[in-house]
Amino acid sequence: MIRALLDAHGARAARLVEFAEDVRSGLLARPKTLPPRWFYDAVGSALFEAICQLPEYGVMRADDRLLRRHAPDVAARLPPVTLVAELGSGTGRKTRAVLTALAGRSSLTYRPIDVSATALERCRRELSRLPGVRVDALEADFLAGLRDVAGARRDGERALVLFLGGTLGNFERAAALDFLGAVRATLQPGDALLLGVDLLKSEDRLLAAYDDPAGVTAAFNLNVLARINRELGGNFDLRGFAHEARWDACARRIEMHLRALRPQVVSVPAAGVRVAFEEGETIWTETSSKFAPEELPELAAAAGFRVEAEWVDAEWPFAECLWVAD
Ligand code: AVI
Repeated sequence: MIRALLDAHGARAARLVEFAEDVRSGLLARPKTLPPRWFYDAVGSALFEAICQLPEYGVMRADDRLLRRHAPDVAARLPPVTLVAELGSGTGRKTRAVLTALAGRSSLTYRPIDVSATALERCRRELSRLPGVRVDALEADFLAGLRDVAGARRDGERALVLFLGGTLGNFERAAALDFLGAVRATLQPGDALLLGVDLLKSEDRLLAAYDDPAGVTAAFNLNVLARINRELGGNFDLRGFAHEARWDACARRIEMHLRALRPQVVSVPAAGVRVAFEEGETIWTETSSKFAPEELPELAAAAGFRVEAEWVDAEWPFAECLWVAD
């Protein structure tokens, strides 16, 4: 018990150091950037849940619909799965249908991996009630967590990795391929990946999804500055920045930025930085790449997978891809 508490304390301290390093290097870079992983503290995670309820943002509803409708097909297309690892599980809300379908064939261990201890606790509480499912949560980054899960794997276990919700889009395109290759490297031939990918759609639809009229996405974006103030002693004045969503048609991605509304100087003592902003200068906080359906088989092959099946939502173009490790 004491060991577990010390480990959790150590993990949190290490995360704070990483946050400070990312803030320092991001604010000193040109253009200024902040990695999107820092959006998700308790406030940011709650705001993200609110985004998922917005009529303009269809990503999660599409993912949910596909998972509910096709979970039995996923189970039927794979040999009995005994180990399920989920990257960025959050509270595991989306995962219930898949686990239920898989556990109907053989009992399994579910390893949700997330950086939010609060979300993992909720996930454990909710999903450990499912018959035939043992939940063993892991507070870690995606790949570090997945490598731990792979290292602890027993002989003969057949694994399925879930990477849902379109989070792959939050990598730059080249980094997305590297990431998928790294996931593949943790798997054995015959293991599978269930991957949710947000597809290209009209610019108007995308801009409304990432700059909603109720201002929820704006609050989500600005919260990263509030988090820097709370955790690293920064003095960002949130009223001095505005949320901005841009569509880059060439790179096929939405970019989220925070635009300085006036010239200002900001200090973040725990990150050891003091930075000046010109009026109109932005911090690039997130990329959300959108994929063409034709790109997906190429991506699968380049990362070392074959496409087993793919389901696309009719209301909000979004693909649920079932890939098997070659
Ligand atoms: C988590 N991720 C898939 C979301 C996305 O659509 O890129 C994050 C998000 N950012 C703004 N709205 C939602």
